[in-house]
Amino acid sequence: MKSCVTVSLVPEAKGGPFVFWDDFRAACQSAGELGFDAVELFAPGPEAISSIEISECLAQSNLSLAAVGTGAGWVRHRLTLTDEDPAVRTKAIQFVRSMIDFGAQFNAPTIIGSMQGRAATAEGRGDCLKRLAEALAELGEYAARQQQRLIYEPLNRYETNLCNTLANGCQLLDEVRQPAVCLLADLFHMNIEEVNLAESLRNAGSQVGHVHFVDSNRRAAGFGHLSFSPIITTLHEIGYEGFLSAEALSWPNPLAAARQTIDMFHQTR
Ligand code: LER
Ligand code: MN
Repeated sequence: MKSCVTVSLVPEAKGGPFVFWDDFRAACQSAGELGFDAVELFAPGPEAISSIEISECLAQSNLSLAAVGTGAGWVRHRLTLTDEDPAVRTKAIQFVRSMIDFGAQFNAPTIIGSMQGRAATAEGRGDCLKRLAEALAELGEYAARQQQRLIYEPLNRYETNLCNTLANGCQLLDEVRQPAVCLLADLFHMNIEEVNLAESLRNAGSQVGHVHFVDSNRRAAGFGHLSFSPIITTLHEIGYEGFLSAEALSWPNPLAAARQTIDMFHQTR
């Protein structure tokens, strides 16, 4: 498994679970000095930072780009892939496509988290899930054409009523039927929703394509009460070789959260 730390350049997401903020160059320097393998980028859009600058910063610190997030499509533009208005859905698809193009330049997959939206009523959930499956199939095919994956993230019940568990996510992927689409196991959401984190990871098996490595309280791994050893053991058992990406609060400060993460990474992997 490989280590990774998040960087947010989205002002609207302030206070959210990202370790480094605002300055991609400085974040890459710190991540490189601490020995991370990669960074995960949460950007306002594909034009937020030039491709040349990203390549330079990554190369200087010997990092790869693990993934790009699309949450700005929601927090900044209020777009979701399941909005009842087809015009909004079209804009949401366009935004995600532009992020897939952006990530593909650095061989990085794209994450769909909060852009999945939520059903306005319990009765509307079925239709909403259908719209989500259609969008993931279309975007997954788009990503596959660029030899990239699309990562779908189940979220806890306070953020969506569509898929809250990895098992829900696996069911959705059965509908999507596009091998380029995989699941993101975010340990913070899983701590709220899963009965047993290790068992859920085992059941999801090869569908797990990315991990948000974080503790129960959304602080860096080891700053909460999750037991990491059964989680890491299970990830080895299912043959997971991807990133453990710290999508955690910058508590008590970015550098301390990053240092805690990399220490925990070395202790547990
Ligand atoms: C949101 O809670 C989250 O976990 C992010 O990865 C999705 O944008
Ligand atoms: Mn997450």
